[in-house]
Amino acid sequence: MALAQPAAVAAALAGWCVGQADALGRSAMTPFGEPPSISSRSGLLPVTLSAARSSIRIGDQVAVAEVYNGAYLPPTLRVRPGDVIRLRLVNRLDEPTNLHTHGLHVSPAGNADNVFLTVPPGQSQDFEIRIPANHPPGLFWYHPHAHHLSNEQVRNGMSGALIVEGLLDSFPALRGIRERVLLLKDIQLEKGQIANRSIGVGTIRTVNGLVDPTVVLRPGETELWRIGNVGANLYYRLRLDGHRFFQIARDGNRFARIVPTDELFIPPGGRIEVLVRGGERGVHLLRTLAMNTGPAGNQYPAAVLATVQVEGTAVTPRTLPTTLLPVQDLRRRVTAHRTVVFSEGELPDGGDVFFIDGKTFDPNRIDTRVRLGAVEEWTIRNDSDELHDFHIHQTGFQLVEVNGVPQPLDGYYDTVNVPVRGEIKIIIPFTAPVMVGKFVYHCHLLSHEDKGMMATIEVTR
Ligand SMILES: [Cu+2]
Repeated sequence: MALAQPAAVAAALAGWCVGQADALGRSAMTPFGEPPSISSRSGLLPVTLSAARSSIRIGDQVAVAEVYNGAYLPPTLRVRPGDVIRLRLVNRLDEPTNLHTHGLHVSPAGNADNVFLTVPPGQSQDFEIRIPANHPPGLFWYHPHAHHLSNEQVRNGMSGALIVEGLLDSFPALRGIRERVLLLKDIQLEKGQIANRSIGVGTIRTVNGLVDPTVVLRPGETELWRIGNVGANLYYRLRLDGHRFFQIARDGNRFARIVPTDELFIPPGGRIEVLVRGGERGVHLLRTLAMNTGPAGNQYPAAVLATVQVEGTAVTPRTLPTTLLPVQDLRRRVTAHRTVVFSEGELPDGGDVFFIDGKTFDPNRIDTRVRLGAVEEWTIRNDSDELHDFHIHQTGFQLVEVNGVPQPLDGYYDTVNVPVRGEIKIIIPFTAPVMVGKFVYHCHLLSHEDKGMMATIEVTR
């Protein structure tokens, strides 16, 4: 595992700009940096997250925001399969909060990944998250999941990375390559406070809380980039000038083979892990393209997220493995079918309301009941004029069709886009005993989730 440079960490934590000229003679550049990591030891990761309003720096602006441990980017938690996370959540906000470990195949019960828990202001909650010994390695994340409050708290900055180690362990050709975590967040500021504008309007894009940081690579050098969309509502379409991405995992699920691509589409909550290989010497921009989420949705412009500076002595490129590890095709194992419909309406006061199967979220209602062992094909239909983004807790799933077009099985998802007025088919394995209990599925645009687009599911033995 490669560690971030101490100077870069300090810069990232403080959000400083370090004044120095780059290759193009620009007057200032911000070195790439990452939030600090906390790794498990002897199978245990003890950590405290304290949620409070704190002063943070974004680029050259200072603002007060609701964050964990006083930082816009809280620590990255690193565990191995079989480990236990003992997390104390201290709520120093003036409103309730709670915690979800997005994508982890862990228990939804008790004080594990239980989003039905509420931590009132001034109180604490101890969580114990047991990572199964056969848990897939990759990038996951944590964030609040209190209904009606998730959007606001994540928009403020309450989200961080959680890595299950071991993604590259089976591939000697990739041993020792440098690893970077790139956490994508956006923030709307006004007069030192978080502004409440429409999605994507006048928002500052950040990578690890930094505005346009510079990554330095050698020609031919191969790195692992773990890219997480840990903001509340934005879609990303990433391109890196003069480079291709070599995808190896999505949503913490390793691919069966490396998939090269020019563009990475990452819906809210999604993660993609890629190999990047330093190209020609010079400056290359990591961009996200303009996005239009539909006639009833949001439009936001393209933006530069980071600068990649390729310089120094060339390195002989590593030979990338042609295959990774097999991914099980679930299509012949389906035991039941179900349909889930996303739709929208208007409240008497003119506000919008979001539905799953015609209903808004009610934590006291069980919407879907499943027996452990079932493998279900779900058709997710979008009966609205904007994109939604389906996510289910405690498991990954296979995407089999988008608008009737069969999809290749590269690897599983835990968060997937649903086209406007379209539908997708996914296969969800309800087979891991650890998922027994009550949990949720929802749209991962958190503003939609908070306005009702969430439902409950109970898996029983
Ligand atoms: Cu939605």
